[in-house]
Amino acid sequence: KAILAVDIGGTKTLVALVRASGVVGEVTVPTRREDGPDRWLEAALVAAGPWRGRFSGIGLAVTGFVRDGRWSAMNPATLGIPPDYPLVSRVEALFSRPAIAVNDAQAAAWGEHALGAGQGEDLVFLTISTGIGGGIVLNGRLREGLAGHFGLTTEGEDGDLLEDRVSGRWMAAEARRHGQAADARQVFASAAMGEAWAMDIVAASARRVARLCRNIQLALDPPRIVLGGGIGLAEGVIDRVRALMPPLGPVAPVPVCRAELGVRAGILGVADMARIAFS
Ligand code: BMX
Repeated sequence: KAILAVDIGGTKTLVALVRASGVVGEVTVPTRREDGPDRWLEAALVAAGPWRGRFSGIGLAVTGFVRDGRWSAMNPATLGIPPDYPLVSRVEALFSRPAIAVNDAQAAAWGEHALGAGQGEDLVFLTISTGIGGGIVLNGRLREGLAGHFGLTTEGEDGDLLEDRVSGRWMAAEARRHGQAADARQVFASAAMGEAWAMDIVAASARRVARLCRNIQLALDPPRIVLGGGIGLAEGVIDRVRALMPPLGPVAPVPVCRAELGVRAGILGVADMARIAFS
C-alpha cells in the first residue's frame, strides 16, 4: 500500500507518494511562511491531487515539536507554527485517511537508519540547514519528543542557540558583518577560492559541529553520526569535522558519515514509520 508523505520545512514542503519500493512521485511547493498551517496543509492537498485514492495513510515529517499529534514551533525563526496546532486531526479531516506526525529530523534519522547510511544500525542523525535538527535511533528505536533537537542547545557565554551560530542563516549574517553579500553557498565557494573571511566562517561552523559530535559521543556513544542538510553535505565539511575530532581517552572518535537519502530522508523515513503504524 502506498503512503502519502509530506515533509514541511522552513522554506519548502515536499509531497510524495511512497511505496515500499521507493518514491513513486513527488512535488515540491514553497512553504509560504506568512500563510500558517491551515494553508500549508491545503497546499499539500492540492499537490497530492493526482494521487487521490491511491494511498492508504499519511505520514507527516515537520520542522518543530510534535507530541500526541499536535505541533508547535521550538524556534519560531525557523517556522512560525502556532502553539499546539492539532496537526494529525486536521490532516485526517482534510484527506480522509489516517495520519501520523513526527519531527522532520527524527523522521530523517529513521530513514537513514532503515534505508540509508545507518544500514539498519543505531545512529545519531544531524541535519544542518535553515536550523540544526537531529534524531536519535538507539536499540533500533527512534526517540521522539525533544530528543535530537541539538540546534536548541546553547553556544558560548551569551547563551545563543547553536543553530543561530552554525546554520545557513548565521553564515549569511557573518558574511554581511565582513561586508560581503553572500548566502551560505557563496560563502563555501569563496572559502574554496581561498578568501580569508569565508574560510574563517566555514572553519568556525565546522568547529562547532565537531564539538557537538564530541558531546553526542559522550552522551550516547552511538556507532555512527550521519550528517545531512545543505551545510552538512557541503564540500569538505565532513572532512573538516572529522579532522577536528581527537580521540576521547582510549576511544576513537565516533565515525561521522554522509547522509545517503538527501532531501528525501524525511519522506522516506516517515513513510516507513507510517507503513509500520498502519500495518
Ligand atoms: C529547529 C526546530 C526543529 C527542526 C530544526 C531543523 C522549529 C520550527 N524547528 O531546530 O524542530 O528539526 O529546526 O529544521 O522549531 P529545518 O527546517 O532547518 O530542517
